[in-house]
Amino acid sequence: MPDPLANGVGTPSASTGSQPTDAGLQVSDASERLPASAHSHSVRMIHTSDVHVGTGFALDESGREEALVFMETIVNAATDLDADLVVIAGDFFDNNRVKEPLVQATAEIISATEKPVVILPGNHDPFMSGSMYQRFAHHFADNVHIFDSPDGTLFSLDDIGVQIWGQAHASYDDFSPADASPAWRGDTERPFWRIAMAHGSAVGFDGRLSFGYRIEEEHLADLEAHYVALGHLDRHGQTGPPGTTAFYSGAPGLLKGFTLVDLQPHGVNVQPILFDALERGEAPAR
Ligand SMILES: [Mn+2]
Repeated sequence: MPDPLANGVGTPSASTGSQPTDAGLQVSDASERLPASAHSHSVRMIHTSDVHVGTGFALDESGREEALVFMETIVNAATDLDADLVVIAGDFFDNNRVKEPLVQATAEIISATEKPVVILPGNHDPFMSGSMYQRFAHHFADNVHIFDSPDGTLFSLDDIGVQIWGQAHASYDDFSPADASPAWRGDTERPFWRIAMAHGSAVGFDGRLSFGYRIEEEHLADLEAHYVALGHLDRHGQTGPPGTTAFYSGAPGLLKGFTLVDLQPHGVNVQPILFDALERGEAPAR
């Protein structure tokens, strides 16, 4: 079995790049097919990825795994910021050998919020026979939705007016994580926000051209999503062609924060929120 770590781009320590300094990015929805103004409701979402619970080496002063502390902070922020949902775009766990007590502790943190938490398995934590998502599924409460098919699945969160599409990594092999046709295609009547998730290397982001798990520009456009929540590359930033709104959240271990997405009738607002700013009470009101 190939070592999933051999890819070398999924771990926080592997990344470089400047920290974001923009305090907020207003992204107008350039796609005439997807006018944000067609929506009368607003949705606030927390987007994170590449949390890598289970590395076992990044511990805080009390001996708790840092990734777990980050996740607890993010879940608490979802309450404090009045977010409607949390999405985790791959490599939530560092590997499929994470022991049950740690999976259980992690599941308890994200199950404690009653908000929807949507998990896309990545190349470190593929959804496959014997993976902890299958062995320990009983620890995750009903608010947690886990993508389980490489061909794509559509979750409909009717209460908050959101549809979420994603293709799960389901093996350690190379994989095109955003090449399927979303199940919302052709469904133009439903006034739901369309959120796609994908875990891979968007061609062009940080000058990348030839890494595995390729996400082509035309894949991002063809998703016809109002927002694409990306993971796998650890720096926060936007990618994709004009008319798309696709962001890497930034790994919490690198960014020391998460990405806040406000889907509003006048457009989509995306901003990185740093844990330090939260502690100082500087987070934006909804
Ligand atoms: Mn990855």
